[in-house]
Amino acid sequence: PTSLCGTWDMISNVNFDGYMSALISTYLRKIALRLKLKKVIERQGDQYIIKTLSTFRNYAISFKIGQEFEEFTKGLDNRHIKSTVTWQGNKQKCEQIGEKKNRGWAHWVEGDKLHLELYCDGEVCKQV
Ligand code: RET
Repeated sequence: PTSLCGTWDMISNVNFDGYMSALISTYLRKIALRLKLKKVIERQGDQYIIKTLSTFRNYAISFKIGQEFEEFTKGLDNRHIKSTVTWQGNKQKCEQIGEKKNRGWAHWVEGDKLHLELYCDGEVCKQV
């Protein structure tokens, strides 16, 4: 698949509030909703590092494809989950197992844009 690696600036963010409502308090949602997020995706060998950056808070994960890892969503909803990232066609998909049902994300490149779908508990957020 096309490389996801690079630095990506957010140009659209649909239903981020709906997604967040499945996870966090309205107070934090109000702040988070105003942020222009930046994604930095790096690959070092078989290790991926994905950083979500903003003026308010940053969030980073690193993982190997197909290898379950312990994720602590620090500064987000502060939950411990078990996450696994796999390739499904041109999509990099993450399944996040924990207290919240049907939680995960998928990202892929289309043209010159990075698409990210975040889902939790029936809510879907679409970021480009
Ligand atoms: C911020 C600000 C504080 C509140 C919330 C946040 C949400 C972060 C999210 C990150 C998702 C990262 C993914 C990485 C892999 O592609 C911006 C830290 C709620 C939802 C999916």
